[in-house]
Order: sequence, then C-alpha cells, then structure tokens
Amino acid sequence: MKVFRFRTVSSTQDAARKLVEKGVKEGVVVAEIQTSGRGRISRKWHSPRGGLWLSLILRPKVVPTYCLRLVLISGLAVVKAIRKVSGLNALIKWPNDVLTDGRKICGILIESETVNDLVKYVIVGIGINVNVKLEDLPPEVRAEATSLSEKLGREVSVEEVLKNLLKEFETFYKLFLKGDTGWIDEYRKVSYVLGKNVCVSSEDGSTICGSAVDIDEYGRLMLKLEDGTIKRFGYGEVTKVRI
Ligand code: BT5
Repeated sequence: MKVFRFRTVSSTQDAARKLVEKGVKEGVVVAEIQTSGRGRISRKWHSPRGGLWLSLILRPKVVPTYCLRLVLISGLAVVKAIRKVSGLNALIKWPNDVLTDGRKICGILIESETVNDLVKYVIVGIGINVNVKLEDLPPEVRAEATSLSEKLGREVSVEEVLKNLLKEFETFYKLFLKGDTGWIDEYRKVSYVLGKNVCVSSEDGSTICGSAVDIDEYGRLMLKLEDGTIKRFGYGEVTKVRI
C-alpha cells in the first residue's frame, strides 16, 4: 500500500478524503500531529506528537453491512501489531477500542460513502498512542488512556508499529475480500468483552445490559438478556464491563 506522509493535518481522515477525490484508489495516510483528530459521533481524538495517526483508503466492492467486519479486522490487526512489537496483552473492546490493562491505547473510526447500495470507498482511521506522553492528553482522557511508551517505560519505533500493522491488516483484508470469516475465531480470543456482563449504549440514548456471548458473522455483538433472548448490536458503545 502506498504511504502518504504528512507532518501536521487537521485529520488524516480529511487528508485521505482529499486523496480519494483526486482519484487515489488505495493507500495509507500517516501524520505526526492532527489538530482536529476525531472519534465517533463528533468526539475529539487527541493526537499529539508521538502517536501513530493513520487512515487507510480502501475500495472494497461490498454492501455497507460488511463495514463492521472492517472495523473488527482493523482492531485485530492493531492487537497483533501491538503484541508483536511490545509483547503487551492488548485486547479489543468491541467494536472499536484496543485496550491494555483496561486502558484505551487505540481507537478506530470508519467513514464511508455508498452509491446505489454499494460502498464507493471506505476510510479506516486508526489512532495508536505509541509514544504519546500522558501529560499531553487532557486529564479526563488521561485517566482512561495509556500509551505503549507509558506501559513499557521506553519509546517504541512508530515505523515498526506501522510496518507490522500494515502487514497484519493486509492479511486480514485479503480474507475479508474473499468473504472468509475465519478470523472471527482469532478475534474471540482477544476480546475484552466476550464472556462478561456488559452494557451497550446506543446512539438513541438507550442502554441494554446482558451477557456478551459471541460475535456473529457480521461482527455484531450478541448479548444474552435476562429473559434469555439474544440481542445483536451492529453499533454502540460498551459502557460497563463486569466479569
Ligand atoms: C474512537 O472514537 O476511538 C476513534 C478514534 C479514531 C482516531 C483516528 S486517528 C487517525 C484518524 N484520524 C482521525 O481524525 N481519527 C482517526 P470513540 O470511540 O468515539 O472514542 C473517542 C473518545 O476516546 C474520546 O471521547 C475520549 O474519551 C477518548 N480519547 C480521545 N483521544 C484519545 C487518545 N489519544 N487516547 C485514548 N483515548 C482518547
């Protein structure tokens, strides 16, 4: 994948979109600093120097339902890359956070455009706190976040993380394009939520709690509710996790 490098951008998502408009088919945008990094539903993603801030430009010929799988394979690629370069026990908090020791070390954001029910392009944004100093994050974020350098007590090569991440991603992306869901087994093993009692908050403000029993073939989180019924979530935020 071709790498487009920038020092400072508003958001690598915006830079990627501009490249898409110029006709770039596939590639990865990497920046050292983002001045307006974003998370889901207009949340801020703090992106000081030291992090790996990137956006993948992809053009899979799929229906939008499959985009959730892309979020999940991206998380899996991040987990494998982090484990490889640091040995840390990274886990995925469905759908888009990667945690170490319960603290957020990476967030993933997917943005796409659809034409006639087919995805025209997808931009997968991945932010990893590689050498981010926690004092460079606002206090309320710092309390729940960590970075590789913070955990290891030494700096880690951002390039090394990038190289491993792209390698892992390409392997899973090939499976994704073939419709092969063999990666789900691997995903289950590194899930932070499966087997636990969790609550999922949705954008409409509702929160539903239950036991996280599995991930289905579309990447949806399956909760077993108190009355025994199974509810599937394609979107949402896991707010409470109890063993
Ligand atoms: C996410 O949203 O976690 C998606 C983050 C995606 C960031 C990447 S960086 C490259 C690309 N370009 C962008 O502009 N974005 C993508 P969400 O699940 O909504 O979580 C957002 C929340 O994470 C915030 O409200 C904070 O609480 C927390 N947060 C913000 N910055 C953080 C950081 N650097 N480390 C850990 N947590 C952070």
